[in-house]
Amino acid sequence: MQQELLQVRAVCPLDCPDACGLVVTVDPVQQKAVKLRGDADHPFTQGFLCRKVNHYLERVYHPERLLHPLKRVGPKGSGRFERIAWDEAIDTIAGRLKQVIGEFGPQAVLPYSYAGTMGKIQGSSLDRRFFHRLGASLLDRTICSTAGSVGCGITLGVGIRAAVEPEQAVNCRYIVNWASNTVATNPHFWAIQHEARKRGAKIVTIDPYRSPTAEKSDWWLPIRPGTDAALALGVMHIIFREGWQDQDYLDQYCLGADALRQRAQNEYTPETVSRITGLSVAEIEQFAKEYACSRQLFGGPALIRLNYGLQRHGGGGMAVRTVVCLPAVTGDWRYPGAGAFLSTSRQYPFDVFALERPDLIPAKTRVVNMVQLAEALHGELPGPPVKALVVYNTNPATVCPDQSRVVSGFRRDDLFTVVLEHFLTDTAREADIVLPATCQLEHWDIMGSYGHLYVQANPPAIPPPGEAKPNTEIFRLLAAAMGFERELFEASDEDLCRQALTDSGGFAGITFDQLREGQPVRLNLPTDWAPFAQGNFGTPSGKCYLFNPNEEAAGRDPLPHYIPPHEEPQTQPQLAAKYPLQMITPRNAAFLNSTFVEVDHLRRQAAEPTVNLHPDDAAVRLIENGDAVTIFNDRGRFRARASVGDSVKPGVVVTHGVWWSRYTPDGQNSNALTSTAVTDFGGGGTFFDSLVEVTRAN
Ligand SMILES: Nc1nc2c(c(=O)[nH]1)N[C@H]1C(S)=C(S)[C@@H](COP(=O)(O)OP(=O)(O)OC[C@H]3O[C@@H](n4cnc5c(=O)[nH]c(N)nc54)[C@H](O)[C@@H]3O)O[C@H]1N2
Ligand SMILES: Nc1nc2c(c(=O)[nH]1)N[C@H]1C(S)=C(S)[C@@H](COP(=O)(O)OP(=O)(O)OC[C@H]3O[C@@H](n4cnc5c(=O)[nH]c(N)nc54)[C@H](O)[C@@H]3O)O[C@H]1N2
Ligand SMILES: [Mo]
Repeated sequence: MQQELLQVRAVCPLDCPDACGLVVTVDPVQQKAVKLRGDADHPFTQGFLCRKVNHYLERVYHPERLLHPLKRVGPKGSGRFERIAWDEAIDTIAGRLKQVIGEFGPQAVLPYSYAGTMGKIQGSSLDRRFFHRLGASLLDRTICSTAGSVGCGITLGVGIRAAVEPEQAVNCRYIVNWASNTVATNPHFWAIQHEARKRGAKIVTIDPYRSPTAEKSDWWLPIRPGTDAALALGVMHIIFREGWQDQDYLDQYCLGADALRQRAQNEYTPETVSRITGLSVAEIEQFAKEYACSRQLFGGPALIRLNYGLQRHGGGGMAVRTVVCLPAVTGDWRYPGAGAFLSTSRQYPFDVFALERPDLIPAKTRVVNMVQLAEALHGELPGPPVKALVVYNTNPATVCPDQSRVVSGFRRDDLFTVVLEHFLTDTAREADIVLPATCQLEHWDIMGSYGHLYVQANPPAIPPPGEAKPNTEIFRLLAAAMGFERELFEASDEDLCRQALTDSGGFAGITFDQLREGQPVRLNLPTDWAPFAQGNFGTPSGKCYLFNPNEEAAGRDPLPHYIPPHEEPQTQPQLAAKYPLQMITPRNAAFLNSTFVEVDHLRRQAAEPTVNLHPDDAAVRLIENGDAVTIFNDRGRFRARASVGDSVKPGVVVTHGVWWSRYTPDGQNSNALTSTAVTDFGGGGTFFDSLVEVTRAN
């Protein structure tokens, strides 16, 4: 007799704003997922999936999936491992951790994790409790979004991010993708932009590279990398000059409009801004006019979708602080769906205290910035040396800046490395012990989003393969082996999901029982949500800080301004004489950071590492389209295939990330050239801020 197939709801766990609703078809006899599709009932993601997650089952059932604990038997990095039992793995780890703590103190242990899963439970619950209880060094998780969140907070109030309800953006008539490759990195929001365009909207993209989004936009503004704050100030100059500002909004809801106006008028003339940004005066004038007058010219308000590209430069925090001043100047915050949109993540009041138990952190624990893993592993940071590293939900040997030094750090004989993974990634190959972790279909979790306003639970659809275990369970076992209080770790994953929900803000009235079966539930926010329509910013006075008195008190410039990248020709002519090209390393549409590089046909779609060069830059280097080239600077080198064309400005090269070393021509990717220098605010990564040179490979 044939049993009926089951349909189980799930949520895509990947680090992407869309957090898609999924439906998994499960054969209950084989206990196997036979199909995975988008959930047509999810109001935001509406049943369609990106080209990566359409193949998620190939990842789940991949022949190279890790099924058992492993211990290293060859030299570090050789990739030679032997299967061991869970007991041996846990005892070995607990033994080594105790030894390190005895000799060097608990801060010689460094946890290292990021957003391989965005789930609150498998991403930041018992793992944090474990390391807090142990007294390990704290990790500052800066690799992606901190420059923008701190920058945004300077204008909107600490902890506040520019947010709109994305579905409402269909009512906007001017949509600016500002450093956002929305088509590839936020495809469901592109669908909304597309709908807005059908209703009359104009779509503009500001990007040094003619990305797929720029390609599909009505207008591409090819800005020079890292100069976005200057453009925003130039736009303000023109708005104030022409009197296009919303003076009533400025008077009622903002602090420092006059000071900002003077700054823009005196220091950011269109000519100055043209020299900095590489855009023409005519382009800047036209953009300012269309943006500020969108209601008159196009029949509706304007929205800036600012994403991550502008944050990955030395001045990235200030760039975001500056751009999010624009909707206050124009008054676009008055309209639902309009204004500026960075992230909705702060609308989810998860009970971080209950999940992570920060009260367990001992006083004076040192903090390590994750971008500076190279320094941490080479003993160059204050505090005890790092002697044990526990990595989960991230692949630092691939994604961290200054890759060669990260890898040489991993190879230290006196370092003990544990990696919890699905695959033998570049990082897992450097480990002493590798532990097999479960995927999203095999464990409980609860998911927010940074691109919409729904919360969802993710019940397990299938049992774990082999001996894989959820991160939470692995930390329960480690806690027991370390002799930690049982009551700190006894909550089940389902209990943790309950603990994650508060009954406040966006979660008010939402219970876990409502979420258990995986239905998406909209946060408890008004239907025409427009958070700053009447001010209500997160500052003490509720006003938008065009002028920020706290910055002044801290001895910094209280007004928005342009901070040049660390490495660029205008301010670093000597470095640029040696390395004249600005390299940016945006996302590869076939991968999710370094996830999916292991899926053969997605890797085949991405083909091989490439570098886009302008024909003028190629010609002087005698490089032709399709040539094998070497890209290099003082930090390192990597090989790629040249793609010569006008998709980039002269002086800029683009290479898409993030390739596993194992699949590159010379075992290095673009992070061999990126630096561990951090952003002006938030200590963020500066992945798009490197001067390089390119030559034909021999
Ligand atoms: N398919 C896919 N989707 C993803 C990811 C992925 O790897 N693949 N990664 C996810 C993650 S972790 C993140 S953080 C987001 C990132 O999402 P996005 O920010 O949209 O992605 P990026 O490709 O990093 O950068 C966006 C654009 O910024 C441009 N850019 C670079 N420097 C500058 C600059 O100085 N000024 C301006 N105006 N533009 C600039 C780049 O050329 C690029 O086209 O995407 C998420 N979604
Ligand atoms: N050159 C360059 N480098 C970059 C960037 C760039 O633009 N250019 N972007 C940066 C950005 S924005 C980001 S966010 C980082 C992202 O970098 P990472 O956070 O390292 O993201 P991924 O490369 O996707 O690796 C996540 C890993 O987590 C694992 N994983 C997923 N779920 C689980 C789980 O439940 N348990 C366990 N144990 N493991 C799991 C996956 O198998 C995968 O190997 O990369 C940064 N690096
Ligand atoms: Mo990211």
